Amino acid sequence: MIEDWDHFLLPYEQAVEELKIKLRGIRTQYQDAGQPSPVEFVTGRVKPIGSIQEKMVRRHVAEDRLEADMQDIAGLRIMCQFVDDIYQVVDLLRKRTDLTILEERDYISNVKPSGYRSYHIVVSYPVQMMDGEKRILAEIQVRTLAMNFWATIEHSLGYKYQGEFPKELQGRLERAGEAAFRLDQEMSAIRADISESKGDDWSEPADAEQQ
Ligand code: 0O2
Repeated sequence: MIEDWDHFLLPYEQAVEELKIKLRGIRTQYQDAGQPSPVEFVTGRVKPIGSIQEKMVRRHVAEDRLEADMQDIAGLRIMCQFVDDIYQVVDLLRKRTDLTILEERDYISNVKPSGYRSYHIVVSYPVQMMDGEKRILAEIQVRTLAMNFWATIEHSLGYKYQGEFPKELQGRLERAGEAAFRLDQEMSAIRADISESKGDDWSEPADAEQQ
């Protein structure tokens, strides 16, 4: 029995706080370099005790397997403007030496039956505790603002039905997820058109000067 949950969760709190600062640093660096940041904003949380206990029952996770088997006690979310940014962030994470990627789940190419889209990365992250280093599992979810909009609302609506929506509502949520993804695609297309026309604009003054 975990008797002191606060003590058990302490390294997870530490990991979430450290990772929030580090991942927000990506945005700061891009801004400093005057380049568009693939990271829009970052959030993080330690799973509430009640949710951990509920998931232990649902996924048959014994208490002594919690640290090894529950991957999202420490959770980070990275929100991006564009779908391409997600893959850029994933590449940046793959290059980092301060965490080890254990698993990747692409729920963008493989949309969940619920209509959920995001890119999940499970990492092992070392925190320094008073009795030495402890490696913590953390789940980093990378998604666009539109994917986050859908997931946030679907999650809060799900409370009423414990996530098991009636068929008709399920269909509507799936279609809403498709609509959010079409919005993502249109925004990317608009961005591409703008950068193309910007290219034309740049060439005009140069040509004009030559004449
Ligand atoms: P919270 O409140 O976000 O912490 P499982 O947890 O059993 O569903 P698994 O395999 O452990 O699945 O992990 P998975 O599917 O990679 O990620 C689980 C987390 O992804 C969820 O955590 C959600 O954050 C998010 N997620 C997955 N599917 C959905 C979905 O259909 N709708 C929404 N809104 N979010 C989803 P938790 O623990 O459910 O909740």
